[in-house]
Amino acid sequence: MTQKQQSMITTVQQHILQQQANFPDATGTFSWLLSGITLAGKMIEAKIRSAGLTDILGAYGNTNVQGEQQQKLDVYANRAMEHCLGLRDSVAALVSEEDDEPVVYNRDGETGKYIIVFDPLDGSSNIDVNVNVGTIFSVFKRPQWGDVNSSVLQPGSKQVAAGYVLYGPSTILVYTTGSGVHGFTLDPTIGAFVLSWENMKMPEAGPYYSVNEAYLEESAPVYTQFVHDMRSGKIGPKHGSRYIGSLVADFHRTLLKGGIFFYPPTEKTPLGKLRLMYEANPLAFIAEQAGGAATNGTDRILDIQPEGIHQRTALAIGSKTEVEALRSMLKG
Ligand code: P6P
Repeated sequence: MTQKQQSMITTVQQHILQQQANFPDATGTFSWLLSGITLAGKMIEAKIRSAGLTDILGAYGNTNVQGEQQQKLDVYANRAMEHCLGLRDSVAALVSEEDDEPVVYNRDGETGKYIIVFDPLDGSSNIDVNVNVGTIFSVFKRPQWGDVNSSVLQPGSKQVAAGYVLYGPSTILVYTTGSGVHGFTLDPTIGAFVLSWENMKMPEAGPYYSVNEAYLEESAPVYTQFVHDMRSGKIGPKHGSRYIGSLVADFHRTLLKGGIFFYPPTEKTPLGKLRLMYEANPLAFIAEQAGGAATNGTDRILDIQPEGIHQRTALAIGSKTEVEALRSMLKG
């Protein structure tokens, strides 16, 4: 890469520092914190890239708190996130999809300012068939009062940052700190995430709907009507269907192309399948920052007060046109 080209790139670290400039009281601990996430993302990416060549594929032999078969890469990704973030003394606690309880660090309120909630490897059941998977993260400030455990269950509206790393044909990092949504592509030649999309905006209405149609009959009939209306062009354009079965990949396509992803309540998952704190909340923050919307069908996702760190929720997320149309159909 020529000197001129190199001078033109913006790495995620540079971008985070520029973002910090917008926050007068920012002390750089925030950018140091986010660099822990990008480092873990690069470690996980390297492991996934070589997964087919080493003994890292397949089941680990345990089940996690969700009752799901832990994949070896799930365990590796969780350890990478806990290692990289645990070393940041600005971290007060970590909440992971893979851990029953929060990991709490004995740091005072002045030092340990942040709580990070994450799904280390979402969609991991797709790894063995080489389908995109992702790491999703959400960052909260630790309130000054009370012990850390009592301050983990905050509504999504309190997030100070959120984002994901999508491991696919290229490795993408998308994040927001509340000042727009920004996307980066990992350049393996320099080992840095480089700015690819600044101030990403979700199209008003999109070409696709994304749902597991095999379970539609287990949901309220209104959802089948909603799909019919999108197919027939009654809600925005005539929609096609796309469903990867990896939330981060389905969401990233929706962010770029528009449309809607939804996982409604079903007989098997009456409270929804996806998790509020480390799947719905971070993606809802990004969706809204990009001009989209996210609901559980009735309420705004970011307004939901969590009662448990592994709480599940129904989710409909994407362009405003489709999300608002679904909400009004559900209201009746
Ligand atoms: P289903 C992956 O296991 C996951 O948690 C999300 O990444 C994905 O959107 C969803 O489950 C897929 O669920 O029931 O369609 O296989």
